[in-house]
Amino acid sequence: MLYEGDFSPPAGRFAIVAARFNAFVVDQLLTGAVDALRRHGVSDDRIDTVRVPGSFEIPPVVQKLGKSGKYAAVICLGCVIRGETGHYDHVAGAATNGIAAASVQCGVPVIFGVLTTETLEQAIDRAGAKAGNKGFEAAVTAVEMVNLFAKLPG
Ligand code: INI
Repeated sequence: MLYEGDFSPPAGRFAIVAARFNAFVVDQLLTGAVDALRRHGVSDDRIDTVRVPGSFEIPPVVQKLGKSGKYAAVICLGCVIRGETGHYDHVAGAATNGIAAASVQCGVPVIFGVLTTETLEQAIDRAGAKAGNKGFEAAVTAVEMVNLFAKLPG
């Protein structure tokens, strides 16, 4: 038996947790994520967006929303740029590890759409310029995972 998610219109509500830090980039990820959800049949009234100050603040919000039982998936969006901070490693590490921990604890798919780049240009490239839109990709992954969870036994 093969279990696999597909891209048919998923059931349930979707939460997006998006950092305000580097909003110039993150707002583009958010636009991409909402666009992808809409185009996979998720209406706006099934999308809740939560803005947090920075990527460091994403994990506890993911944990709370994920455990609430209200959401089929939680999508995390942020942007940490090494060139702009001496504590890049701490912020990027805390966000990555915290989101991963929340993901396994809360029982619903948690999708990692936090950019970690060396430069602003690399971030822009991944937010709708040369390298696609990672927010859009994160939302498509959420659709696949929600549909997979609906099929999995238990
Ligand atoms: N938060 C980010 O999301 N990206 C960054 O690049 C960043 N920098 O450069 O420091 C950043 N810092 C803020 C951090 O996420 C927290 O909001 C802050 O430390 C308060 O806890």
